[in-house]
Amino acid sequence: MKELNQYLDVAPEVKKALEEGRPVVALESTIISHGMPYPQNVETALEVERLVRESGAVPATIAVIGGRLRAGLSKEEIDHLGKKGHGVAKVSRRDLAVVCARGMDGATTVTTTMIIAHMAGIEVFATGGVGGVHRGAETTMDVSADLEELAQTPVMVICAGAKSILDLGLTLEYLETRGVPVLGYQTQELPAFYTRHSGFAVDYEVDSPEELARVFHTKREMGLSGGVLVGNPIPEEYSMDKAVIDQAIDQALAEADEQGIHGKECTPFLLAKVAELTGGDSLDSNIRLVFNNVVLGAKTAVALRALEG
Ligand code: PSU
Ligand code: MN
Repeated sequence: MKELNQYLDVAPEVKKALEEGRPVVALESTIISHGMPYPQNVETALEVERLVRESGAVPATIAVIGGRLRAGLSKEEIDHLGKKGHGVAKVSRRDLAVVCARGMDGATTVTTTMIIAHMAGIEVFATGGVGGVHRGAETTMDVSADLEELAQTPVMVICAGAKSILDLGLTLEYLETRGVPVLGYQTQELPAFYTRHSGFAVDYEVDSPEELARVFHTKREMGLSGGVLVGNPIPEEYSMDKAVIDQAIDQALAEADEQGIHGKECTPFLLAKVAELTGGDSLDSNIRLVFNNVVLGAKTAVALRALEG
């Protein structure tokens, strides 16, 4: 167990698991405050924790509370982040020091969840979707900090791919340049979040949690910096009609453009718009794919502990 950062508090249950070498799965909080409406966000976050436990690992939901970096939240804290929703700051790497110095609350993105997970000694993190290179990034330069974090912080991120609010082809190019392995779980394609297919091939298909663990373990032992990105497709029965989702995404992008939405507001705006345009269907799919990812995350964390002994 490594020495903890002075700004970090690890919940007793999580701390004990890490000390005893038991599997832990990190979970993010931007998906709670900015990714889903209340109360489904809180219900989902709590069910996710239950599923991680049922699959043999300890959940560590990550956030900033009152200026402290936290790994492992209480039900009340999860409820607070969900209820306050967009009233909670969305915290990426550049925001972290300011939010902590001011004693604020913050919802952690994939980037900051990776940072805090690594500080705590957690190696596996499961969520819904990751950020990436936005469409039109060749002029806006809107590239999510998530990609840079994957290049430098040694955490395995299990997601359902990325939504086509992004340019998925450019996202893969960027990850290639920054040396991030992109693995398809039981697929040769990068999944497109609401749908199983994006038309873009991943570097490698990996078919078991044991092999995911072996890849991550090998990368770390070898001394290569950075994480590993795993694309786990949404289960067929919950996947959406591609035409319906594409149409909603096109409309959301057009409205963002008209309203001049940019910077950190861009992704939350697009996510909320797509959810609004597709009604409850997309929310249900979103919840189901998160469940699917956290179960794979827990199994991979279990396999990794077995490997690392
Ligand atoms: N994509 C989703 N759901 C999400 C996010 C992205 O499908 O909730 C959130 C994640 O927290 C991700 C962040 O890290 O948005 C990326 O924001 P940005 O594009 O501003 O980097
Ligand atoms: Mn951005």
